[in-house]
Amino acid sequence: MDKYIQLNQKNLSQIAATVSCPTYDRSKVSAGIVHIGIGGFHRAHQAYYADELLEKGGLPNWGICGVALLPFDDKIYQVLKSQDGLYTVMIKELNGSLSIKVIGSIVEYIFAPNNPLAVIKKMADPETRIISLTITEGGYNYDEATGEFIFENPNIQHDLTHPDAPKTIFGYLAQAFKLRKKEGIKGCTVQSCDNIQGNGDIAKKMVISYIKRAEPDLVEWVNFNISFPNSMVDRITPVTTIDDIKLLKDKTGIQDDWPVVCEPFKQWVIEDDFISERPAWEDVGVKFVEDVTPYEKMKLSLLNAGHSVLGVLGALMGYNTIDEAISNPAMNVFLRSFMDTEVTPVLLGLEGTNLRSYKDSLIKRFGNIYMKDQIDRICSESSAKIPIFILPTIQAQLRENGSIKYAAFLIAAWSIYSLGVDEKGKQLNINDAIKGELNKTAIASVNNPKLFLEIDNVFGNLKASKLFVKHYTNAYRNISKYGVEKCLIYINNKVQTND
Ligand code: CS2
Repeated sequence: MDKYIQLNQKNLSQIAATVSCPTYDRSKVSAGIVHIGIGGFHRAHQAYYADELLEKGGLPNWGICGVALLPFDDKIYQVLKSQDGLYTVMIKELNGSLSIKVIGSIVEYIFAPNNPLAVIKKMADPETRIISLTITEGGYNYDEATGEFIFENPNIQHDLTHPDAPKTIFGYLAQAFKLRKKEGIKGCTVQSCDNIQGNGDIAKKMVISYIKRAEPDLVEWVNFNISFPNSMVDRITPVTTIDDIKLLKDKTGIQDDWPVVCEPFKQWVIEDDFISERPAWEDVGVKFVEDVTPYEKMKLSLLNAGHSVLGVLGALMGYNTIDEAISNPAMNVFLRSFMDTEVTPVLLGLEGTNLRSYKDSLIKRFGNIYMKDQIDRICSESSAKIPIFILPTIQAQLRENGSIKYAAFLIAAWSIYSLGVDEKGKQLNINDAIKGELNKTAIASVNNPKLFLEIDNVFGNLKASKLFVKHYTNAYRNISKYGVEKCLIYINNKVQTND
């Protein structure tokens, strides 16, 4: 007999003897939220908050229906289905202890590629008052150079010609809104939970652009009936490994085929712009504000950008995890100087927030040795992340004639990283939607580093700044000649003469 207990509803009372489990009656919970993208982050963040709220006696009509949108999401769909939507969150505390909790807020799940109509109907259901998204930075389908929707995307072309069987979120939303309008069902809120500055505004702009082309008669209805609040979301959620699944089994006897691993810290700041009802998130620590912009900027340009610094430089140096990278003293000093010298001066509107302690806490969070947050995860899709996490800081500093040398160093390192080999000669595992273009341009840039900046849909018009190009080219030459670590020590000691 198997000595492990499979996680599912039937076994929940037995499992509750060992770990914290939902005490609310899940059979009474219905889905008021349809969520697209049931990956680790959603399950560590929004679904976790939803579980806490249900646990606190919140209304039972705020459960979640998880939609697996892409063909490769089949695995998470199968796991959730076989576990009745239940999964375990393993919180890796800074002192090495593990807090384990079974989450019960996901009560329905749909695999969209096999059942697109079910998704459209669910999104249009009067009980669905929120459609939330974690579709990644690249999922918003806009061109960095122009800020416009990319109609040439083959999946968008597919959705325009196959409205009943969409592949992208845009096709789904258009059809769901059309159905709502036709049946006289009132509007709902589309809530982006992705790391993008003005994530609600961008979601709105892209959805409207698509609808203007796909269903022009619907534009006005959407403008009046759908709201798109901006939000800042935060919880570091590494990719779950086989070792995590085994650790859970060994510690608790629970067989969970896809638990979530995350840090103890979590934060959610939202603009209170819900056209229909919303859960009382404030009862579980969510902060509602008039304008989320300063919080988003702070998080994206300190936490996410900090991750990119540790990720790209760390990858070149041969590190595998974020905590390893930040344990290098030169890296630690460089990161803090980047935050203090280049990011902090361009963060405005954060009166009342102690930025120094926020930065201190980030350094501690990055240094959590139990998380083993993979550098590969951080560097994945850098072509969508760098424009959001790093470029706004560079642009703001250029406007103010401020320092850009740390950020320019990072971009130079990313160009070298895109060659695909670390400083020890090991192949890098690069995952990026434009991996081929990055690699080709990186190779062409070896003798003319500036060429890399000509990837316009990543860098916009950055190449037009002579000052940036100068810092970037110097950094490129220095990294190529001396390696990252020596350069970091050099910069940290402020003895760079070619500045
Ligand atoms: C990371 C984020 O993807 C990344 O590059 O910076 O996933 C980060 O861990 C989360 O935004 C933390 O809230």
